[in-house]
Amino acid sequence: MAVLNITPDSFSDGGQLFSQKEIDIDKVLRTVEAMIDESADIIDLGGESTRPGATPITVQQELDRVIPVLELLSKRFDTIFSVDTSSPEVMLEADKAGAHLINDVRALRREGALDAALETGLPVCLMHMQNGPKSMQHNPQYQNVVSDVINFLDRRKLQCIAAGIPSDQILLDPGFGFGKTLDHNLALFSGLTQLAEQNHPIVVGLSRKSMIGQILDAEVNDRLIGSVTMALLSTQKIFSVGGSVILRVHDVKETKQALDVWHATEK
Ligand code: 9MG
Repeated sequence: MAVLNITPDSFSDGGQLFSQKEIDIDKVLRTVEAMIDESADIIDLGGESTRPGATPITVQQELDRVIPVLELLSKRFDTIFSVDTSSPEVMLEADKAGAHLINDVRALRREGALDAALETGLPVCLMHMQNGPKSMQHNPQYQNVVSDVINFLDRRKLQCIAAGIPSDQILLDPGFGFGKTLDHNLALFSGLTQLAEQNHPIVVGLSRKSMIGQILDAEVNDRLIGSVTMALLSTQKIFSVGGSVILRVHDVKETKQALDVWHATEK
């Protein structure tokens, strides 16, 4: 899953698809084409930054950023588009514009989100986040981060199933970096096997995140090797218990190369 941020302020690639404060459509098209060439299977399109401290935008701003781009991309490219949103209005419009998956960092907890997701009939990714992006890194606390996150995802999953979303349309994501310290993230990383045993595909988003910056003392533009290493290690962990994984990454080519080398050695 390749990250396509149509945002001016995302933590690692914010503003890259803008020219003079406007979305640069040619750049978006070239970027998506490259991601697909590099073997991305899913393009995850987001219009609102969820980095720590991010300022929320209005629903209309999010619609204006995401929907016209998604309409264009889904007509132009024969690939899977996921929409990274928590807004029911955006979910409904994204469905009409050609989205195939809803990726919600708030696990459909916003008012009306669960009903909207159900109405679209699209698969959903439920992610764990403690508090919202604005305050989530202010002293996050857990009894036991692995069981707290697994229990949260299990509850949300059961609520979605009770509402009518089929179980096999639900993906789970521990939400690395969303209301977690480095120790929490490392514990969750070890606990990926337990999460994978829930029998849902696991979405892992570690690419360029601060956890890697903290381990390596590296700025965001110097986290490629750490990101690829984490992608490979998380895949190995999840596969070791027969699970399946979707890696949400910025660097498609490099991640795919690491996976290809690993697969070649497994033959
Ligand atoms: C939108 N977004 C940013 N980070 C993410 C992550 O780790 N997982 C998912 N599902 N979405 C994310």
